[in-house]
Parts: sequence; C-alpha cells; structure tokens
Amino acid sequence: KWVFFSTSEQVGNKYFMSTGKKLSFYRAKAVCSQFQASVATPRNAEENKAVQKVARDIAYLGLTDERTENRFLDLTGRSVQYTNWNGGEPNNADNGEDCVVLLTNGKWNDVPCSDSFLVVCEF
Ligand code: GN1
Ligand code: CA
Ligand code: CA
Repeated sequence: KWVFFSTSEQVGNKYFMSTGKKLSFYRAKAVCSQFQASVATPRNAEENKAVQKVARDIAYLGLTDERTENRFLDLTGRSVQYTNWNGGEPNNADNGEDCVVLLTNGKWNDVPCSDSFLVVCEF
C-alpha cells in the first residue's frame, strides 16, 4: 500500500514528515515502522517547532505512559528530558489518556490512544 509523505522539516540529521492522515496511535506506529521510521518525538524546542510546522492539525508524538501512569517513555522505553505540556496536562482525563499529542499551539496534551490524530514520522 502506498503512503505519500508531503511536507517535511529537517533539524540536524532528523527529518519530520507527515502523511496528512489521521490514525489511532497503534496504526500511527505501524505506518512509521513500515518506513524504518518512528512516531515524531521532539527532544528539544527546535524539534518541537519543526513538528508543529509539519503538522497542520493535532498530531501524535511517540510517547506513552501506558506502562506506568504519569511516567511518559519514548518508544524505545526511555524516559524523556524535554517535555512541553499544556497548562493542566497531563491529566489522564477519564482515567484513560496514555498517548500524547502536539496541539496546534505547540503544547502537549495526553489523549486516549484509540483516538485518531495526524501521523508525523521522524526519519
Ligand atoms: C479534552 O473534552 P474534554 O474536556 O473532556 C481532552 C483532554 C484534555 C482536556 C483539557 C480527547 O477533554 O485530553 O486534557 O480537554 N480530550 C481529548 O481541558 O482531546
Ligand atoms: Ca495516562
Ligand atoms: Ca489530557
């Protein structure tokens, strides 16, 4: 199945690209893996800005606290240094928010992993 990546942003040797499609987190991971890429995980403000530019809507980031509540790990299982939570987040609303999205203002919010959001991969 063909997947087209439209916009891209480069920071150092990292490229962020979006397919423009909205998927659950599970499917977002699968799409990025298919290209030996991973779901975008900004490590600093510059990378966060780059993902914000690529994402024309609310987009998944490659972080979850599904293993231990309120301990957000990247997809390799490491804890992260850089975070950019929106005010009041993460709040694990309805006891069921273990995935993370980048809002259009660049801030982060935890959301249910089953909800569909834009896929941004990092290469
Ligand atoms: C949204 O719709 P509401 O208010 O129950 C959001 C939460 C945020 C909250 C902030 C699926 O929840 O993650 O913490 O707003 N839910 C979704 O007020 O985006
Ligand atoms: Ca959670
Ligand atoms: Ca939330």
